[in-house]
Amino acid sequence: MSPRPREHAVPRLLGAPLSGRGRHVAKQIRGGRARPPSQRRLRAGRTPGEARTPPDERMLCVALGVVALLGLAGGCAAPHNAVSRMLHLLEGSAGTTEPPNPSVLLALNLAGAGANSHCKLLLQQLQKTAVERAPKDMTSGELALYTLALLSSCQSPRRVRALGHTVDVLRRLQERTDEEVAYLVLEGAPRTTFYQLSLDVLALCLEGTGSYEVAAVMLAKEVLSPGSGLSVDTRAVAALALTCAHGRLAAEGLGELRELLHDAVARVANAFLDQQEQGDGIIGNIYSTGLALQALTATAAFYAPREWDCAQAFSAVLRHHLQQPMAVAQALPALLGRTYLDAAGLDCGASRHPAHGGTAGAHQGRPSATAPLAPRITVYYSVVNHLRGAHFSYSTRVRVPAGSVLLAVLRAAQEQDPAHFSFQTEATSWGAMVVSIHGLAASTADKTYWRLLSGGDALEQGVDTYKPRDGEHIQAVFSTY
Ligand code: B12
Repeated sequence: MSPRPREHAVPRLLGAPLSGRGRHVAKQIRGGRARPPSQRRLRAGRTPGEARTPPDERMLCVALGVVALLGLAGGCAAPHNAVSRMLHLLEGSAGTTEPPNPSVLLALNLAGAGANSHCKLLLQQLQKTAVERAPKDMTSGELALYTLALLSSCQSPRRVRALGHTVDVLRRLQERTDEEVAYLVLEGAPRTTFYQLSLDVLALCLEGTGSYEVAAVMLAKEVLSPGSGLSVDTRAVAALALTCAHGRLAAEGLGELRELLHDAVARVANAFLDQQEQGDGIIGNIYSTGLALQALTATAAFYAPREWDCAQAFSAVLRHHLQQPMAVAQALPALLGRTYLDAAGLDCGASRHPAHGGTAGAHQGRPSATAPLAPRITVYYSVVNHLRGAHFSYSTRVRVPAGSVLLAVLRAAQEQDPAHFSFQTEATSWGAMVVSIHGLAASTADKTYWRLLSGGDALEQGVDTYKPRDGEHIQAVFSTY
């Protein structure tokens, strides 16, 4: 691929409206460019096959690494026992989930705990899945998360080998990102979501050879747009991505573009500081706070001279004793003073966290869907579609053991009345997602999903973790996003 004259292409986009430039922009975003020497330096020391630290030295590195890690978060340190519990939880989930979870490997590597057998197994599973799915049906965000996980394992995303085949995950990511941008230009929204587009920019920027500037500009504009309804989670990943892009462009004299990116990152970071103050340490909800803390960790220069009360945020997160591997995987890096921006600069030959000494952690499984000896509670359950095709609205009442997760309610309703309450779930990084009810399936092309509510408020968890109370009314409403 030949280098692209980006000094001309990118600034021209700054004043351009988001729509109406479809083919023109799509054309501009095609093609990669050579990575400048400054960026190559940034990534030194992570080439696969390089000399590894000998085992004896590694033990020393372990101790030093942990001291460094625990002291990194601007004077805030997460207690060792809390970090150790989280690491054990992640290790317990590594290699045991289907599909394998790149965010778990990324978090373990960022915590310096990526050398154990669980991580090696998880890496192999990810490589196998990449070979099978990257050429076919992976979304841009999935490819981006795989890229980050591979980079954090000091593996090149350009040559992923498994099952006797090799795939170029980075090339696929570039293609999918280009599709996202072209779609955004034409339709006003990415093909998937702004969350995935943020991951795309982050991964391409960190890897350093891809073409992500147009996507970064569009992301920054969306962040700054007054009507933008981006969630905390999405703005957090966008801030990380734009911080990376801002840093990369520093050496290249693209002043106007840097200003736009700076404004977008500063907007997100300042809003997070305000939200944290108002939310007693929580930014959005407990599950978005981990990513928001990563963003605040990475963006101090953008909210200076304001200061971040990281102690308040840390204790808010730690109070919740997060149990889901995905929630832990997003929060743990920040508690160790690290962020996804560090994924490409890790020294895979060096320190490994001693909290577990390479042994398996206690696996904290999901709460079981049934608890036979517990007293029973009554839960009211409705399924509603006033959106597509033949509208319907059915309600029922089921009895389940107290302490059951919502999935048990859905199963009981299906068992009682399969004609109205049949449903299907899909395994995802956050657990079981309800993808179809009463034969009506969610669709990414249509941007529809089954929204879960309790008494009219959206649930903050999914069916395999949320535990309804006695007398609660749960609704599943077919909705758009
Ligand atoms: C985008 C998004 C959605 C989109 C996904 C659409 C799409 N095709 O991309 C939609 C709007 C459908 C969605 C729905 C829900 N979401 Co959501 N979602 C996200 C978000 C912002 C990004 C996920 C993502 O794209 N990751 C990147 C891709 C590449 O990785 P992935 O593994 O392929 O991602 C898939 C899963 O994350 C899955 N998914 C998305 N949300 C949820 C929620 C649950 C409970 C499950 C099991 C799976 C799941 O869809 C993604 C795309 O296929 C995350 C934020 C975060 N911090 O992770 C919240 C997040 C995962 N969602 C959350 C919630 C609560 C929900 C809902 C339960 C909300 C509701 N009340 O209905 C529903 C799921 C209901 C159901 N049917 O089971 C919570 C989960 C918290 C928890 N402890 O479980 C998060 C963390 C947001 C938050 N901070 O509260 N979500």
